[in-house]
Amino acid sequence: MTTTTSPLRIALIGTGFMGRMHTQAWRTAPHFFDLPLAPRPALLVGHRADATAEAAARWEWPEHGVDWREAVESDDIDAIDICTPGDTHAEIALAALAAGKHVLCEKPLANSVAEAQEMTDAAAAASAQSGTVAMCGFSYRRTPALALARRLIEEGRIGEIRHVRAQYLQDWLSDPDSPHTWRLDRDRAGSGALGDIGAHSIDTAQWLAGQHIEAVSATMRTFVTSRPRRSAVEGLGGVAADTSDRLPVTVDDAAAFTARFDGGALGVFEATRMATGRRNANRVEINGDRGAIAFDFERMNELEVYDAAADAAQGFRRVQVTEAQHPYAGAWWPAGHGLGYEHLFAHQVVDFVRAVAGEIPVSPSFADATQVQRVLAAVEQSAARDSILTPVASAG
Ligand code: SOE
Repeated sequence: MTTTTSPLRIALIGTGFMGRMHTQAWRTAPHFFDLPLAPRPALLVGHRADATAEAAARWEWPEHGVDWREAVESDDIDAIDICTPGDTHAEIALAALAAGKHVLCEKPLANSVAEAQEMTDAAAAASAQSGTVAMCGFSYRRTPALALARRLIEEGRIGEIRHVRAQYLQDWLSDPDSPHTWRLDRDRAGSGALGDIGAHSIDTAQWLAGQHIEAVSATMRTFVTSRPRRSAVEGLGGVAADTSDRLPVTVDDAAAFTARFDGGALGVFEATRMATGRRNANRVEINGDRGAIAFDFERMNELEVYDAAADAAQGFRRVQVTEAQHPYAGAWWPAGHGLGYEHLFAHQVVDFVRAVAGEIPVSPSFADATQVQRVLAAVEQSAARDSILTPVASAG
């Protein structure tokens, strides 16, 4: 018996790291998951014609261009996948929603709460009018181990949550001569480590705990205030041919804050791209009155679980989250063979397509991402008023 699955024609905007990652996801997901719609990568849009043509050829996008408006206005496109710097998210998403397209938008959703709220309102209106879906790409929600953690927490396995401890540690900016990128420009990125990776921690923490952050006390630092102009892109940073030609850094290198959750939990957060030796240590630990979970993305196939009643004599147990019954895992390899970073994006595509087909709720919605944006704004506001930090009395 043959069944016909309707296509979901995708235009992807952005040819950087995330553009490459999302391309991979659109192609891989249908190979491993039974989807209600068939994703069809249709149009790749970049901002430089030569680089976009090259990317489209290598990544096998049938059409390419340099004007995202063509994608939004095209009758041959159903969904817009936004992988551009933050300063363009709102404009593209608003136009796409107005044109009745589904939208998947990279994180953080926007560069300000006002923009994020406008996007959320537009998403609600478009959903009511034409059933469109708008999702934000907080990809770590799709880590099998974190999805399992959420399942355990929802089942009440760790009891009432007291502590949420989240750190996102990278080191790709620890060298002061590591080049400037758009991520170091406040006008383009909104903020630095805070919005780029701290936003993931905030989203993960609120999603896992099932509570919202209602108050914060923060401090932020920019350790390196200028960086050499980039001459080539390589990895997350790049290469600078001339280290004396420098551009100003207008965002934070690191942010740290404590938080009070509306369900009573106490949170401690840290985000930095200068933690030497830590490449992508996205960590979270949550302690409840009956148990705890702990996770570190550098060991992404494992979840540490502690059940106060059963594990008192041994402490945390390490669960290999690669069994068929674990979230997402059954679609891939035999148990124990493990997944990597790119699988999160394949899972994101799966959940996006299922949400478009009405099979599951949109998660995270633009409204969820706007709540994250409010926390980012509160952290910046708190850090700007450094006076709220109480000085420690000097010994003399
Ligand atoms: C750079 O810090 C970055 O690519 C982030 O932008 C991503 O969201 C994170 O998943 C990996 O690191």
